[in-house]
Amino acid sequence: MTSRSTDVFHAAQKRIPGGVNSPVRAFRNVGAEPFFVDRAQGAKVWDIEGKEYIDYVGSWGPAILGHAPKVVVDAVCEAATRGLSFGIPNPLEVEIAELICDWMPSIEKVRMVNSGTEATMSCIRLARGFTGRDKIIKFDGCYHGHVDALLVKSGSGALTHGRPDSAGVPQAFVGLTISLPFNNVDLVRKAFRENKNEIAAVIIEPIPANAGLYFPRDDFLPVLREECTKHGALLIFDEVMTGFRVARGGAQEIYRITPDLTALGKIIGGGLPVGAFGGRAEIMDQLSPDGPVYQAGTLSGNPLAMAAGLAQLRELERIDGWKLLEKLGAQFEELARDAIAQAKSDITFHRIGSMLCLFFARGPIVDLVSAQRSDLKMFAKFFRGCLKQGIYFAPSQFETGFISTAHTSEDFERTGAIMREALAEL
Ligand code: KE4
Repeated sequence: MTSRSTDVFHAAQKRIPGGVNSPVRAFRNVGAEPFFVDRAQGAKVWDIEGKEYIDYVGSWGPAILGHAPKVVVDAVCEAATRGLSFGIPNPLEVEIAELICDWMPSIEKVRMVNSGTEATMSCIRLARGFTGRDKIIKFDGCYHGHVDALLVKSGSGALTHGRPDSAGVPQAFVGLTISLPFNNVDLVRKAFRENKNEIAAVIIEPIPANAGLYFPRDDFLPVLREECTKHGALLIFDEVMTGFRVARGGAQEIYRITPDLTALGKIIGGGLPVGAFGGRAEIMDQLSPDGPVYQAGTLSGNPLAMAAGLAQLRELERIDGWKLLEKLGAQFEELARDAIAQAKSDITFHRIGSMLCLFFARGPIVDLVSAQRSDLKMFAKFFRGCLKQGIYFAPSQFETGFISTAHTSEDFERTGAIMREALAEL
């Protein structure tokens, strides 16, 4: 007897490529079919058969307060009564711009867009327009959305499905993209030496979370900052995932590095489609209508998305969400490490704040190459074992898990017990 999700998935596959609107949702590499969600609330989601899951994906980052927090839902409902989309400037756009600039002082001006991809794509065009240069440096395993120029050795779904370089991207587009190993300062310096005055920007996830989760060595980000300044290139922090999650000011606050541009997304939309990019005013003022770099969007600054993002960010601040997320993350880590200690297989656990990852490999894991040592079959079996008992981790070794302020110690107790069982069965 097939489940309702199976039936719906078969129907989906007839009309939607792969049956999904984003590849990472396909469960293709964890040997399962995706469940279809009926509703979500707090730390839980329920599938269309009514099965409950404790959710450690959180819509891939936006659900930092848990799903459908009342304060966000109320804000969206109230905004909806005044109109769904204007295409006319509205005060909410100014409020969220002021908040972003206040929380991330490297951002003097910011423009709203509708996805993280749009944010990083716009940063690249703006950096090229501002510097008059064409080449971009990125890092192996970092994922910056499905921007043609950045689908080079990229992470997330591209890596998950074994195509870090996508078909359909002309060589001319990627010929200007230099992808280097993360955490290798010598190769960064060498690239700048060999491409004198040709590099427009370096774009990086300051805390890579799309090849699993790993961290910059102490000297890495400072060297990027130093080299960009020395060579007149822009440093772009892709904080679509880390922005307003790992700290109120994002990774740039933690590592005390001032990027020239920052890409944002996920959390700032409160669950609605939002991205943003911002930085020094002299750079941002190159954007149309003031400057020659064109960038636009029908739904940019959409009132519902602005209302949702403002409500979510303000609530995060009101409850000092970052302190709570660190406390919850530490609680989870203790239970996870207990479970892992019982396991026969090599597992490396990484966490920063509310972001976490279990690599099925021995450490240290410091870059894509070390992350790819992971035993993907082992991960898939662990994932299925947890899912069966109502624990939903990201369906790929090359993703990151998220804890929200809605998770409870009871959730963690249950998760720890199920992780222990799933690991014992490997
Ligand atoms: P979107 O275009 O998906 O909103 O954002 C792209 C993006 C940019 N930068 C970083 C650091 C990101 O993590 C993302 C998107 N993250 C993935 C999850 N790893 C989105 C999930 C999906 O593709 O469905």
